[in-house]
Amino acid sequence: MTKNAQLAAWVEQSAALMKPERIHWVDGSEAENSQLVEEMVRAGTLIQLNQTTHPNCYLHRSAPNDVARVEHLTFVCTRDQDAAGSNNHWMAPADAHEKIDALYAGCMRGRTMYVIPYLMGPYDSLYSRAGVEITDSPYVVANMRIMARVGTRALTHIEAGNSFVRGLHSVGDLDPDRRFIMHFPEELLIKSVGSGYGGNALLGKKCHALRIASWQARTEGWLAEHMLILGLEDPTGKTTYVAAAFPSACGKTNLAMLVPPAVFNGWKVWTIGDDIAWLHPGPDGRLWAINPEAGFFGVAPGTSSKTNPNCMGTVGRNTIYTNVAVTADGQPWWEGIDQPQPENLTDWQGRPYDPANGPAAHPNARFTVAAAQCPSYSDQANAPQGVPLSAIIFGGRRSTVAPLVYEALNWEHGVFTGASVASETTAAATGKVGLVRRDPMAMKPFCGYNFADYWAHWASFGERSTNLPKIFHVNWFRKDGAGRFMWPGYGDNMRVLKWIVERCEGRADALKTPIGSVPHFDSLDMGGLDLTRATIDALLAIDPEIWTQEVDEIAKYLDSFGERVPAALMRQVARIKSELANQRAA
Ligand code: GTP
Ligand code: SPV
Ligand code: MN
Repeated sequence: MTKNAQLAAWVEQSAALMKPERIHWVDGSEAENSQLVEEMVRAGTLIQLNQTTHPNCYLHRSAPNDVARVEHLTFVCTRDQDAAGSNNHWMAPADAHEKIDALYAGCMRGRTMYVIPYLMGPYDSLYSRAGVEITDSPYVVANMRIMARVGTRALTHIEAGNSFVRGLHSVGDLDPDRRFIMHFPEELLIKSVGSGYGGNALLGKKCHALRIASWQARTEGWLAEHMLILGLEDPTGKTTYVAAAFPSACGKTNLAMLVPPAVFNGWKVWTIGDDIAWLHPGPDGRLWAINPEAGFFGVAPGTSSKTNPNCMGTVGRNTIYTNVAVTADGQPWWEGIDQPQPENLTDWQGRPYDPANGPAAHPNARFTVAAAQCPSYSDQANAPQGVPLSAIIFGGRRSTVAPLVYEALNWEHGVFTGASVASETTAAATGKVGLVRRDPMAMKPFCGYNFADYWAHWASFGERSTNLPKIFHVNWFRKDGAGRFMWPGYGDNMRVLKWIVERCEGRADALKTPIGSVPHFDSLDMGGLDLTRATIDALLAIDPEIWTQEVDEIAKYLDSFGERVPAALMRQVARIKSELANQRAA
């Protein structure tokens, strides 16, 4: 129970609608978690994994039709439709409430309603925000306990009079026809029904920390972004902080935990966050970043001790796995893991593995684990003021067009660069995989308001400060004619990070082009890497013909947002087009 009257009334009102058998206020304790896990194992919701090799690790198999975010069922419900923008699905608030409340009626009969008070952001940070999620899923409770700071301390924060976001969630009947993820930013309210999966159900994450928070950030003068945060320590001990926005399943977790190649003696990457960053302008005019989350909900397939040793060092204990395969002796397994595919594998749906059924682990199989377990976890990760950013990196998954790295010419061009991000779709959301779509700032599925207003908000920082981070764009995913990745990626991305740090320090060389500055061949540290000059040239090339087409497409996309698009972006379109035309004429 609570002494906060608003919270008490909302819980009571929700219970009257959903009719649970009992209400459980989550305190976040170890004992509470053990009991929940025990109940879930008994119910078959969790499967205990091999406790010798993977202590305190469990497997959850979600419903086969509930394995990813559902963007077509995700709505932003604002009074004014234009406030949500064409980047969001919109429903009038009254209609949305009516529709979803009908699905909530009596949905918790015979079940427990859990009330989860949580804090997004470090304890004692002025930037942290509270929420309360009501759910009928013990799996959600166990995951939220890892991903956010849940329980008594968060409740105390709310009872001290701090505002909180309300999130109502029920798995309902898991029928995709009765599944909705609805956001009411004007009411600081989220309503989700019909899914138990990740971003649809762990409401502190994408629903609160991005969609609702981005709305709040706009009115309050900060930014809520789909970004990892890392610290890059050089051999002298100096650490440079960087945030990077890549679309879902495009490399944030991997970059955040990067282990530099052996030749980068003395360099070290420190992990602060792997998915979400809240950026606030500091008194020094710099942007300071906190990670509102406390855990990682990361993609399992492709993770190995070669690609991401820090991650493998994180997920061996106290981890909830979702939709991975399992070996005969109860160990988690996925495509790309170190161990070759064993005999007698059980696939993510609990069937004996048969290649005819597709991969053994679902391509969007995930692990949930506390960030503090990561060997590269930064000692600044809980700093109340956050870390000061020197660089912001945008990127996408593009087999063509986008070079390995380029640097925006200034803040305004950087905002254009972020707005122009395109990426091939991945298994993190339902729908076709591999289609190129515009994903500005990697926020297409997560921006809680009109993209045009969002870009204007980004652009406005340029008028407020001269001490902003430099902006870069990267692409780890260029492919050759045979469909192979041209860049080794993973730890070797350090080579690009190092150039970025040197650019921030005004050291490394670059060649200015209309779309940005690219490294000179000599200014990228390629020591110990066996790539031909021709491959590196191809990775860094900016083809004026292809980029003229690309800029036309970007302009068309920006134009589709109409009058509200900031003039700054159209200025960049005009500049780049004319410079490319000059280049082609030359
Ligand atoms: P979300 O959690 O969905 O937001 O994803 P993310 O952006 O954190 O992506 P993640 O780091 O989990 O990587 C997604 C997939 O891309 C995994 O299968 C990785 O193995 C793969 N990947 C990550 N970095 C690289 C890279 O540098 N090169 C290549 N080729 N693949 C990569
Ligand atoms: C993403 O899809 O960007 C994720 C996973 O990080 S989810 O929590 O499902 O949004
Ligand atoms: Mn993400």
